[in-house]
Amino acid sequence: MSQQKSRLGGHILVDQLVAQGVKHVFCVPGESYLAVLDGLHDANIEVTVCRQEGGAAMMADAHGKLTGEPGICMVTRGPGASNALAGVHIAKQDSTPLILFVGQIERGMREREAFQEMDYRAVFGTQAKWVTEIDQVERIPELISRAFHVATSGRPGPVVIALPEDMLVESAEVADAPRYEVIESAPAAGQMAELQKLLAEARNPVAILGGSRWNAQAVAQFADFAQRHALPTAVSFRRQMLFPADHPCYIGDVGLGINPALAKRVADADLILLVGGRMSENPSQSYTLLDIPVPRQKLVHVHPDSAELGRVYRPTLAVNTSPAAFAQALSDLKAPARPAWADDTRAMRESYLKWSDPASITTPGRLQMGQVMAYLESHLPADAIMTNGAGNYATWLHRFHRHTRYGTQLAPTSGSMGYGLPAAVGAKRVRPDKTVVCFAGDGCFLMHGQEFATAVQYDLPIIVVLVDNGMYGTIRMHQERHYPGRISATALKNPDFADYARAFGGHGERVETTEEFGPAFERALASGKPAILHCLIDPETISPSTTLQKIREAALKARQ
Ligand SMILES: Cc1ncc(C[n+]2csc(CCOP(=O)(O)OP(=O)(O)O)c2C)c(N)n1
Ligand SMILES: [Mg+2]
Repeated sequence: MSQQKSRLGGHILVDQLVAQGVKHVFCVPGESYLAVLDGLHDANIEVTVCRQEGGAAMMADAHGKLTGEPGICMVTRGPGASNALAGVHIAKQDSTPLILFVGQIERGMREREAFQEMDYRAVFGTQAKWVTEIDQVERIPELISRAFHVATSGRPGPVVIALPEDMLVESAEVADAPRYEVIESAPAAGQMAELQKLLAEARNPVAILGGSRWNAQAVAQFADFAQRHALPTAVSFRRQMLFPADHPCYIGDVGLGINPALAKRVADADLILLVGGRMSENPSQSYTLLDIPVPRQKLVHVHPDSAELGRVYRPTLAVNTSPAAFAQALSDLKAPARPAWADDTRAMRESYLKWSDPASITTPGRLQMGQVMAYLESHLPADAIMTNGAGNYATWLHRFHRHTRYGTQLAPTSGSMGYGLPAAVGAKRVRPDKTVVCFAGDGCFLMHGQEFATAVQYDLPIIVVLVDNGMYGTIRMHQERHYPGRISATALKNPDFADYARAFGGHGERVETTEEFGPAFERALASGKPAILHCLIDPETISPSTTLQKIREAALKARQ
């Protein structure tokens, strides 16, 4: 081995990140990992210093989703690590590659409950794909190399690495590990022919796309396959960017608030081609669309993790490969001259177009969210990145925004509130040339509202559409359904969010009517600053299709 120069542990670690191709780090500093921060001082890496570790981890998750490469997050021990868990959970449920570095107490103090001591293997054990602690400075290159492979291979996910403080200040002479490569796979011999046979026998097939390990090329390849087969294609919960909404085969999303015609279509299908997704609780409509363990529909399940195949649903054909490799293989499939289901695809498409037309929606109050969506649909560039957290406000985005490009959606399938703002900040940092719009509720926004300061600090002109109904609306909706009229712990008294934006050094607008939205959006764009459009909707506007009063009345009537 060639002679290496001696380096500090913290510096070896940063050099490994550079060697693995890392360009961005999202962090909140801590005294537990000063040697790493010192390494970052001279590295060719953009560092985003955040206001709370949950936000930092969510920014790293956004990076992982947009690039397919692990998002890197650095936090301090105990309290920092606890905050970061919020983002680790998102990365797990969304199958996002992410590596979280956590400062750790000195090795010699372990097991005494030293200051901020935590057992990270226990704390993150159920959420991360792998948790480790680097005990020997010489092993940093080996373990970092492994972390990149684990985070990106099979079903991607989060890796957590604890860094004992005293290890980071030891020195060693070690070589850098070469850059990782994502481990690829392919359908097994004969499986594509088997799929062709199943398609030839089908009368009512449907495709559902989900998960991660897609890319723009794979989306185009699948779209081409769908076109040749006139195959009705849906996407899973919060995975709208996996299929172009302007494609004649696109029939909508199998998520929360599903188009009833689409739910019926999936339930009645004789063949489901499930690519990348898991058909978990939300897309499966609480595990009702497919029987468990043997679905009534024939199921072709394509997934990069063999452990996922047969875990809940017994597939007719299990293809253990990534969506990208599968999409590539589809080009060899010959399509029937005129698929038997072509008319059905057209009918489902019509149903989707009607379902996703915001112009026909009328709700109580002077600010019509349907019209706001119609405005955005005609004014946003096709490559605008849309982000959100959790809340009923997100329905407007998911149902009416037509994603036509890959890499335009950051939406947590874990339903984590507070994700939209940090995701927008992370997205704008990674893709500064793109328009980035965050949808947030009044509840959702303030869960990580402090990251608006990060947007200002790095001059990131994101636009937040903040939908304020003065409550945790989703929970109020459930209350009215199950305990009508008994409002408990769901009302919120909010700040003036336009003033909030200005106080941070951003641009703020108060929007109370439909007519005010467009000009306010234009001014926000023109300001060149991070902006908040404080949209005050009528609290009765709980969804595009109903009001709180109607829900309450229906619940009371059902009790009589
Ligand atoms: C971190 C987190 N805490 C709590 C919840 C439960 N929850 C789901 S939606 C919601 C209310 C969201 O309120 P808001 O952002 O104002 O949106 P709205 O439903 O009012 O449109 C809550 C509390 C959650 N999903 N995530
Ligand atoms: Mg709300």
